[in-house]
Amino acid sequence: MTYFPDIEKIRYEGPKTDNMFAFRHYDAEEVVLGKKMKDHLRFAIAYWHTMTQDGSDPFGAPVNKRTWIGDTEMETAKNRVEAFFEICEKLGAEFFCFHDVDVAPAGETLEEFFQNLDEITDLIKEKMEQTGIKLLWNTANMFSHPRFNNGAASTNNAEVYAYAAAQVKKGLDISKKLGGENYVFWGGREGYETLLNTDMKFEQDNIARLFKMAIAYGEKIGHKPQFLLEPKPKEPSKHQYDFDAATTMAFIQHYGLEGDFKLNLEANHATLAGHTFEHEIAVARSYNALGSLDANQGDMLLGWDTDEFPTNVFDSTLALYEVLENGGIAPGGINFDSKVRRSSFEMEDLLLAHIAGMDTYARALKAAAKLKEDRFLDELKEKRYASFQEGIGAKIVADEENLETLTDYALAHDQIELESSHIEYVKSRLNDYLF
Ligand code: XUL
Ligand code: CO
Repeated sequence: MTYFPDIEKIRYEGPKTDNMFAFRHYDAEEVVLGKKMKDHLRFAIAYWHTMTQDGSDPFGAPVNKRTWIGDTEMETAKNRVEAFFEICEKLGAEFFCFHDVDVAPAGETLEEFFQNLDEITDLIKEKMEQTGIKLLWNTANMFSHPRFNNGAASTNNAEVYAYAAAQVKKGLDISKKLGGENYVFWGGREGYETLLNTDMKFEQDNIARLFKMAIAYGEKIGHKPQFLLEPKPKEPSKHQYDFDAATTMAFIQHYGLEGDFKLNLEANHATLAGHTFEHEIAVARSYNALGSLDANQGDMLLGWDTDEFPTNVFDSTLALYEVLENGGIAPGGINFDSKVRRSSFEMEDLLLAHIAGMDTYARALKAAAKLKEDRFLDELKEKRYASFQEGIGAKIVADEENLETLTDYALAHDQIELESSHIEYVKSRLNDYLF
């Protein structure tokens, strides 16, 4: 059975090809800085955007043509597994990510949901064994169902809390069954609408409690994936507790979760928080907490999470430069948390959109590698901080100075000359690495 009968496995054909269904920049086997491109990038396909998104929006009906819709929900779920692995294989993506509700029908009861999950994840496991495709991460969707109206781990209703805990337990059982390398928590409804009825401290204590239960359960079943928190400032909650990388790190440190939790950073979440993607990655890196990336981009003219496929080489280069500085992204990867636009409603658009994203990240990787090889930014920074390499600067960073000794120094050296950054020249040189 094939869902894409007219499309062969996507191959690298180079920038001059006019074959739409070919990579023009992503050559999985090409070695960049001593490592194959596929091992630098560790691309993952997101089940939700690829398999369940129907193209509807608040003003319009579903538009996406999808040939896997069956007569029952369970039949559709099974067809989706088949089609999904065909997409991953055709793209040569070695990893995938999913929420529990993406793969299996919710059923009438929690027990039925779990049974559906068991049946579908058996199929997924078979497909993983046949294809060698691996689970980058799974997660529990604790935000779509009406029961999560007031949050999951941050809820005011203890029964909802228990329900969320059951989903996390099942998520970890599935992670063990499928050999998941990471496990993600995105707190879609872990935030508040108004402080008038919210006990912020109580809610955050309860969120941390759930995370500690997850750590304990992982230890108990002998499967501890890298746990990841995914920051986002708003949407759907007006204020989400995991606002951005720095806020989430404060949470991780406050509750003593450093050894078990890192960050899954998403480009469009960064821009919603008023940051660049590279800023968020640099923050995580400075805490040794860079876990994984959700690749997409927002529309700078809109204030919401558009989850577009990444096509901006400039932004992606600066993000991947931070990844190279980090020494790589494994055991994390680059997950396309991206959806086709409403006007791209054909089945083949699913492949074309991923090809665009993968080619963009391939170009970005090559540019970032060249920046690193030339030590362009390294030299710039070395020169900029040179005054801390010798004399009084070296003594400051060696912790040999204090306010009194520095006052003596300043009194004797108060005619200070600064150097221009020539930043416009630097930015223009940066363009040379991209084009
Ligand atoms: C939502 C988002 C999620 C998480 C997983 O903005 O990014 O899809 O990645 O729950
Ligand atoms: Co995401």
